[in-house]
Amino acid sequence: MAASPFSYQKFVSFALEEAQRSMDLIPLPLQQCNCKKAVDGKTELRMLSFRTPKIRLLRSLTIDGGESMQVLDFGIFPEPEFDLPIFCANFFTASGMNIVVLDLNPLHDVINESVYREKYYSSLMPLGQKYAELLPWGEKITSESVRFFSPIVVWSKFTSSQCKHDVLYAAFMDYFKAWLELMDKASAENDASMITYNREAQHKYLTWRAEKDPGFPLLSRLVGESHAKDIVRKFLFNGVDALGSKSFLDYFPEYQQEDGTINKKRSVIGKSFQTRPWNAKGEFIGNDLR
Ligand code: BLA
Repeated sequence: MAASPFSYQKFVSFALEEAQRSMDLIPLPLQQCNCKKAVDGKTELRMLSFRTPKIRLLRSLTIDGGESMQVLDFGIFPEPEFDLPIFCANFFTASGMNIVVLDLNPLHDVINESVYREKYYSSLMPLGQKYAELLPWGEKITSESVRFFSPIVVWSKFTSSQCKHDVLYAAFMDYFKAWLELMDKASAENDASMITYNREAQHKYLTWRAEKDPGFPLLSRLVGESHAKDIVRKFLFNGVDALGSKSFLDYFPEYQQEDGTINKKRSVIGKSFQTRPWNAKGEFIGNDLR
């Protein structure tokens, strides 16, 4: 029997089973169908979405292009009553190369707000340190992305091997369990101004990701531009049109071009950060982000 090709399906199965041990996942009818064939007639996209009382949206997209390409985009967005981090697993595998972001993306600023950073990341630093060694820092990354990352982010690029994929699976399971534990402990905020603060932070995050997702060109090639836009705005980053009314340029005015349109570049600052810009305590040791 031929070895089955590598797939991210088992990551999704793990996450859903693990989540279901402690809560009821209520399916969300966001996607017209769970499974969609790309225009090449071969590549398959699978989408699932759920909510719970604490989770506004848990969604998963896997793209199965057989040997040539495998993608996982798994995200969890809490209700605005919680200042919990956003679970973020974005794994892109093609032609034996892997581009990996795994993080509990901070809802609020962890570079300047040490109280928020310590609340969620102090206890997770050993976990982050472990995988920082096993999955070394990827190539230079843009300042814009670093602003959305936490001190425990796994940002890595590597060539495929069974060993690396096993490590990535272990990292995914550990980060997922860590996020579930934070969620279990979290209690809802009652203060309306704090809820608004959380909601706006999540909306800013969604606005960024919906506009600048590095996967968008590929998604457009797979399903056409109009479907790709729907997947991004209505599924992956659902809430971008509902949680707030500010526009991309309201949040990120530095992307405004002279004619008023949005600069298509992913970064206006450029790439920096050759090495991990956080120390073992989770303090930011990169230079100024601007
Ligand atoms: C590349 N994806 C990347 C890169 C990052 C991310 C950092 C490297 C290029 C860069 O620096 O921009 C991911 N960036 C993130 C994440 C955040 C961020 C998660 O700022 C969160 C704040 N990736 C996907 C999906 C696809 C995909 C669904 O998640 C495909 C459908 C593809 N990612 C993809 C591809 C590249 C990439 C093709 C390489 C091409 C490129 O860099 O343009």
